[in-house]
Amino acid sequence: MRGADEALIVIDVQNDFCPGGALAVTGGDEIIARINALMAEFSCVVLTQDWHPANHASFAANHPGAAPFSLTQMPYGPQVLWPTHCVQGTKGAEFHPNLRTDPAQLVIRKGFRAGIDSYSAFFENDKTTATGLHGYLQDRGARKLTLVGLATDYCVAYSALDAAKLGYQVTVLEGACRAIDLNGSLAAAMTETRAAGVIWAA
Ligand code: VGL
Ligand code: ZN
Repeated sequence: MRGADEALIVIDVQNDFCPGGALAVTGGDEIIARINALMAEFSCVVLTQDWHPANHASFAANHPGAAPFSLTQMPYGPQVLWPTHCVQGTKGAEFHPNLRTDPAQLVIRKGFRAGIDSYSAFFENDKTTATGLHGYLQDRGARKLTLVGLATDYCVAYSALDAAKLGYQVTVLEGACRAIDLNGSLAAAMTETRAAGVIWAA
């Protein structure tokens, strides 16, 4: 068992990010067995769930003429336009059926405001709107975070970066993550998070 100040954060292991899903990450389902086993090591386990309304501004389908994976400008900065995914209440937004959810004490949903995307589990993409996770982790006494899940270069990396900025000791278990890798996004994410003090382990 890990220390009482350690927490496991499982990012977005949902059907739409797994093979067959709307925004499938290659090998996304391969990490589930390891994540299930890891949960038993931590007294604090949090799951995150990408949870968008159908009219979400990050969906290419809501921008007439825009192609999926193209870039647009939002009031808060550049934003990738994604295929419609993780719509609230749909099968695609559910956790993968093989993921154990019973060991988690908190499920935090993000990306539920139509106008703002949220990659990070801590702050939405405007970098100011908080999800509430930091307050929860503080109340639980967590200081060291282990991050796993999908996708390495988006929600996992953005969460790791914010966690490091908030003062947590952060480790990403790369082997328990899978990446989208859009235009060098994986290398960029690893460089940026390492510079912020995030440790990448196997
Ligand atoms: C994610 C793109 C859009 C992720 C979520 O979980 O990494 N990526 N929404
Ligand atoms: Zn999303």
